Amino acid sequence: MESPRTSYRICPLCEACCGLEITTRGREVVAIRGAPNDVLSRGYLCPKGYALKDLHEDPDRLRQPLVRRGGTLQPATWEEAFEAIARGLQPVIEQHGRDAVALTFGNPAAHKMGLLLYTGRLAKALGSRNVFSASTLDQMPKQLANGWMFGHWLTMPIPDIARTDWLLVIGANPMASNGSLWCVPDFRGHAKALRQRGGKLVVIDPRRTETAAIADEHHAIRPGGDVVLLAAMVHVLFAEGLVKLGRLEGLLDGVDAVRSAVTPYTPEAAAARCGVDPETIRRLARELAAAPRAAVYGRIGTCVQRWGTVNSWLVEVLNALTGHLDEPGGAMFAKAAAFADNTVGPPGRGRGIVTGRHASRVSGAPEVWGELPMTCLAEEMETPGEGQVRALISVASNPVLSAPGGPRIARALERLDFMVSLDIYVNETTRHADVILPGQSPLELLHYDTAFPQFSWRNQARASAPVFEPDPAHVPEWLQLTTLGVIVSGRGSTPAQALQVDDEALEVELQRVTGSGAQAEAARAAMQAQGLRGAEARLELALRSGPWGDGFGVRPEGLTLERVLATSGGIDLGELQPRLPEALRTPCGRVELAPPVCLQELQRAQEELHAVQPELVVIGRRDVRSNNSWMHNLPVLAKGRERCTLLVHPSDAASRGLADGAMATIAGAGAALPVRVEVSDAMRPGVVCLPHGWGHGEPGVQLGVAAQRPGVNLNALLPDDVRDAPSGNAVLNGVAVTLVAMPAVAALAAAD
Ligand SMILES: Nc1nc2c(c(=O)[nH]1)N[C@H]1C(S)=C(S)[C@@H](COP(=O)(O)OP(=O)(O)OC[C@H]3O[C@@H](n4cnc5c(=O)[nH]c(N)nc54)[C@H](O)[C@@H]3O)O[C@H]1N2
Ligand SMILES: Nc1nc2c(c(=O)[nH]1)N[C@H]1C(S)=C(S)[C@@H](COP(=O)(O)OP(=O)(O)OC[C@H]3O[C@@H](n4cnc5c(=O)[nH]c(N)nc54)[C@H](O)[C@@H]3O)O[C@H]1N2
Ligand code: SF4
Ligand SMILES: [Mo]
Repeated sequence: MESPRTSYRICPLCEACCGLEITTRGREVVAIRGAPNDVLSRGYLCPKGYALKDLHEDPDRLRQPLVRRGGTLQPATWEEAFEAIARGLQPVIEQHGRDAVALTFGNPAAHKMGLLLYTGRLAKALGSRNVFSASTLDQMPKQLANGWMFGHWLTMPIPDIARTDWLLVIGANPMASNGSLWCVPDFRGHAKALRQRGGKLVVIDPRRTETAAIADEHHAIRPGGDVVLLAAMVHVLFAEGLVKLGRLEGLLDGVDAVRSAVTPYTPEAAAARCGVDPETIRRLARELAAAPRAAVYGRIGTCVQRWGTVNSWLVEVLNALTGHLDEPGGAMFAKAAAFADNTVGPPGRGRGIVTGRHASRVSGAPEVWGELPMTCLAEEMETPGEGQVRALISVASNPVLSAPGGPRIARALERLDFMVSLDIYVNETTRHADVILPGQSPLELLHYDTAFPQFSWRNQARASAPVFEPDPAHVPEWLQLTTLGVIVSGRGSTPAQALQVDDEALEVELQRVTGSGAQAEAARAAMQAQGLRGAEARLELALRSGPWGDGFGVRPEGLTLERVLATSGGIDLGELQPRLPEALRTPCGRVELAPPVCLQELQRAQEELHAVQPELVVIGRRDVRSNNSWMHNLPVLAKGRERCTLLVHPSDAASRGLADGAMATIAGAGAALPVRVEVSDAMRPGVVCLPHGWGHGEPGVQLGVAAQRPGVNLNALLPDDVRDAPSGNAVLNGVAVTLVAMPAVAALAAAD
């Protein structure tokens, strides 16, 4: 029997990026635990980390390409698959132009280096306007607001949780999600430490969430009331003379414009809409201003609503006006060791961001960061005319379950001329594909988080080597994307051709980064010696030329990929440091505290102060044992109690004659779904709560475990024609629904 081996692997399943210690014997995973010496996660892991074993072993996970033949998806060679893709995509481009091919990419694309570094390259090679991603179901409002304020899409402050003494969490549930745009493994431990040093945690959420349950205070906001609540808090700062700019005085443009924009938002005017009383609003603003070290953190609950951009902006306005922006214990900017645009180029000033370079064909929604809103995908496929989407490349994306109007998307996918999916399962979306190219198991890949160190609670650099050697015949995902790139640009159709194209592109990049002298030579030699190509070569380049890198010999003590890989727990780069004005890339070289669109939106949002509220609205929720739409096939997570249930406040249940555990019908956006009711006083009355990412019962889906308890698709209830206007982000919470008890006979059938 082989002896056990220990490997260290960063978990790629969520933004906490925990370091795992994995024990293997031969090709078998024997144990997974949190790596105690990991500089970021310090031994923490959640149940999903352990599920990497199930993911690696999942018999439903694809290991070979599938090609549709005679109506069914059948195993094929890589060569056959790429030939089929060329045959499918090239005629569409020749006959209908580049916009006729759409690209969607989903959440797991942010968690694999090969996918994140190469999806943008594919988009560029494709040259289609029809690029859609999970960003417009998620964080685009936050990126847009912060992009305007600080000059880059990923320059977003995070609470300096290790030192803060007063933390307001609005629209986030890090106890279940493990943090988002905030890389903070073991939120519970950090929150506990905060409270032990006398600090305070305040949560604003329509549900008394797992995070609210460990907080000092919870305020059950009425969904969508954030804009008036946040604006009223800013109002109080001005009205009571609490504005304190501190070190940033002279670096903040637009303070007076903010002052007049919040004038109508008195706490009294805001209270009815947000459901938080005026005295509490005042007190929260005063406490935030008075605390020496404090921060406000807003996340998806503040984004996925009509006022997402203005909410995200107001969160940072609160941090800035109370002297907490860029201060220890406040809202600070991490400094990532690689791939961060706010560490590249001249410090302190830049081009800023632009949007609206084109618009979607049917609804005229503006382009934002090269993308159109995911909620426009269905209409772009359905509506005839020039530029109609006739083919789709989906990359780690499952919009049938993750986007509003999912069933409509499914119908449109079925009518496409051609569809190719890079995915690991045949699921609700990929079952419509003509070709599926499988990704590798995370345990077979070198890993470095390209995005999340930009939001790390502590600066660090960590990388993990593959736990298992990959099958040499398996085309890695970065090369799959590059091969699609050469196919759509008519430069070839094989991975070998794509490899050559990538090598050439890499050489250009290498010269741009290192110049043409000794450093370029050193870079080439290093890559050759380590056999690095593609994504891995780009990582070496980014790390060594990054802010902590060795500059290919210029700073001999600096980081190299080899040095980072040689550690089992990564390299600690210390606590967060003030970064303003250096991190800015705005054209004016200052913080844009009052972006014009945000001011206009805030004016429009006054309609909220008097809007009639629906009787019942639905919001979503995340469960620690689930992850969006795709981890329901892993036995270790799927076991236990039913998770796709509807939380209903006792008063709403009583008025509808619903008992705990009863079946009911929830209806919205033209759909009606059977749901099991879970009566819960954690809900705000008038608000029900259903998780997203369920609904695995469709024919053709090959998810054996998930099919046993498929759940229902929340997104079937959500309309696809309402968005946050500036960012194009979908509205996923606070949507009006009806709920009625199910007749006994129907309930029996539905519960089976
Ligand atoms: N109502 C409602 N809807 C929501 C949300 C909500 O809160 N409420 N949240 C939204 C958010 S924040 C997001 S990010 C989206 C997420 O939604 P999506 O972006 O669609 O992402 P996932 O559901 O995580 O998974 C997408 C696909 O990736 C595949 N996949 C998994 N691992 C790999 C891999 O290693 N390689 C490849 N090639 N494919 C892989 C899975 O099989 C699945 O098909 O959902 C959004 N939808
Ligand atoms: N276990 C698990 N972890 C995950 C995921 C997962 O699916 N499962 N998904 C990952 C992804 S893709 C993302 S983007 C992150 C998201 O990470 P978080 O932002 O922490 O996500 P949620 O847990 O959905 O928290 C959003 C909270 O907003 C609340 N909310 C709803 N409507 C409103 C409102 O109108 N106002 C306010 N103030 N709050 C509201 C909800 O009740 C919920 O508690 O999580 C990531 N981590
Ligand atoms: S919190 Fe869980 S899923 Fe997220 S990175 Fe850590 S172990 Fe993985
Ligand atoms: Mo997300």
